[in-house]
Amino acid sequence: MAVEPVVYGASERPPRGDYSRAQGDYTCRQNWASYTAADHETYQRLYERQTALLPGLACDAFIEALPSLGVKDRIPRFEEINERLKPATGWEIVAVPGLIPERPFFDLLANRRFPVTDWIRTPDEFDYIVEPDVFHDLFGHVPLLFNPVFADYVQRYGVGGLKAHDLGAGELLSRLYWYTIEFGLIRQPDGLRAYGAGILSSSGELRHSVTSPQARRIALDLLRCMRTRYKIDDYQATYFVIDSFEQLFEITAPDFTPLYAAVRSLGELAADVTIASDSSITLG
Ligand code: HBI
Ligand code: FE
Repeated sequence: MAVEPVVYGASERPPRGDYSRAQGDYTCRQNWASYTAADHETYQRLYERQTALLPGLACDAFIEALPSLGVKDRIPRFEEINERLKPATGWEIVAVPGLIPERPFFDLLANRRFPVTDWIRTPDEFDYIVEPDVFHDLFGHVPLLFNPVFADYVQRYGVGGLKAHDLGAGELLSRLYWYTIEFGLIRQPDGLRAYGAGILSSSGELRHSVTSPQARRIALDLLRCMRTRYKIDDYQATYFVIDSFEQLFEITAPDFTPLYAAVRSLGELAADVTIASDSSITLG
């Protein structure tokens, strides 16, 4: 099956992993027996290091849901997580060989099926990997799918993504994904915390995103977010901040079509600029 080039956000990256084993919807089977002892050890080391960093930096909802992943000392079997996840919010995780094209991705989300890459980084990629691997997807994304409001947001995001893709506005929706589901911050009564998977699964960006004076933090505004380009291989220059997952769910209620025209007329923004209408969030 010819694999169309995967465009992840603004850049195109060679797919990693063997896509010939994927079905038409790009899902494949998690071949759990194929993981090596080194693979399981990498997962265990990543899990241990990341959980030690969470207090005071990760949002309460994530810390509360994390144990739902189950085993910590080896790569979990996806069907074991699904036994808990399905009853909790109707979601299931499905194995994929890596990044998949935009439309099938949106289609999976719209059907409460979260694509989880089934391979894990090599030990020499321990500190950083550009593509999402099973640790990024499981540790970063799956715990909050146990949170009913967040889970509903991700599903509605998928539905919006399908519409956007068909209107040629997939890139704008990928910015909303990037600045919420991947790199979102949330304001708690006790301070700023991370809820984005790309931050929660990163040993360096977790502290940076919540504490660094260098980073720009602005209250999430849908139009502002969709205008803002992002970087895929460095810490974010701008983080968008929400006050609750209910707020996320609410912003996906209206039809986005008028927003796409507004983005086009107002023009795009680089990741590291501030504009007068920004509502800046200060630290502390
Ligand atoms: N594929 N497996 C996988 N995981 C992603 O997070 C992903 C993807 N394909 C496209 C994509 N994300 C982004 O372009 C979304 O913003 C659409
Ligand atoms: Fe991700």
